[in-house]
Amino acid sequence: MAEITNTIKHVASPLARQTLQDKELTRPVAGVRPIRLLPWLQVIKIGGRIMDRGAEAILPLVDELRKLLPEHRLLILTGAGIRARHVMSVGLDLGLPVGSLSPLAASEAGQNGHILASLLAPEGVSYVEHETISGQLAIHLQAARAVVGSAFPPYHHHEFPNSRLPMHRADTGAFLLADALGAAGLTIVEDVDGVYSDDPKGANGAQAKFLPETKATDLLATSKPLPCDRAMLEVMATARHLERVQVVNGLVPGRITAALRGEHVGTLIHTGVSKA
Ligand code: GWN
Ligand code: ATP
Repeated sequence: MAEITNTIKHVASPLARQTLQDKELTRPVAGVRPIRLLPWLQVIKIGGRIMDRGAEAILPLVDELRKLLPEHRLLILTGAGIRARHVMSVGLDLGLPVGSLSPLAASEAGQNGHILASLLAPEGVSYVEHETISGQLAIHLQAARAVVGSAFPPYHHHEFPNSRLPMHRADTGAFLLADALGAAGLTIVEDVDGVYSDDPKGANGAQAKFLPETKATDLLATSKPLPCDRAMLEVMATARHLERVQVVNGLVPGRITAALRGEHVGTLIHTGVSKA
């Protein structure tokens, strides 16, 4: 009778045999801070509301971004703005689910990116697709000082169904990317000086107080309107690298430049990441 020899090769792997659901078991392997992939990268998110203002706001912004190129390597991400609001209201009127609205709004963020990239093309700046940001960002940033992409995350039908409006919008997408890449910083560019205690353009605008510095958890606790996605503030609690982001006014020339040099010129929002 032939002898049966067990020739199965066992690969030693600490995650091989246990559930991935038990944090106590996975922590020794998965609990360490990941490396920073692009530690020299500055990410700038340009609000859709800036783009909606057209030449008056966009041309000075392009001028400032152009001047930043010798000093910084940039991933410029654009938000959606007014066209996305319109298409979402048409979609809602028709009863479309949130997973259908998400890509409709996202494509408007992409359009704004294409506009910005066209204006920066003489500097070698191009719009790059989501797939390129996922897989070939480093090589594109070797070829150019900056690239432009859509800030909207591509959730599509994976969008969470707990709201009729997509909850993961441009600020969330920009923060997820910047933190995942281990970027040097994220600057969020708005059409206001930063975050206030209430909407400075709203009915109670006169009472709104400017917040030079705040925490994501404090902003989440307020029921007042905010200039950034609540989902971004939630993600900040479990961020891996970015200790803070700065919200600055893109209608005031020089603010983005100052923010990238580490100056405090808007609202600093602190995440859950500590230096240690
Ligand atoms: O189309 O402007 O990327 O970078 O979320 O998906 O709705 O797509 O559904 O690489 O994959 O409209 O076509 O569009 O903005 O997102 O892109 O020009 O599959 O380069 O094809 O993840 O750009 O686009 O809108 O970002 O945010 O072809 Mo656009 Mo957006 Mo282009 Mo992208 Mo969506 Mo792709 Mo995508 Mo769709
Ligand atoms: P997108 O996310 O599509 O890029 P955006 O960031 O340019 O858009 P909004 O999301 O509308 O634009 O945020 C900016 C607006 O938020 C400001 O114009 C301001 O009027 C409003 N806002 C509401 N609440 C506040 C607040 N607490 N502090 C500052 N601005 C606020």
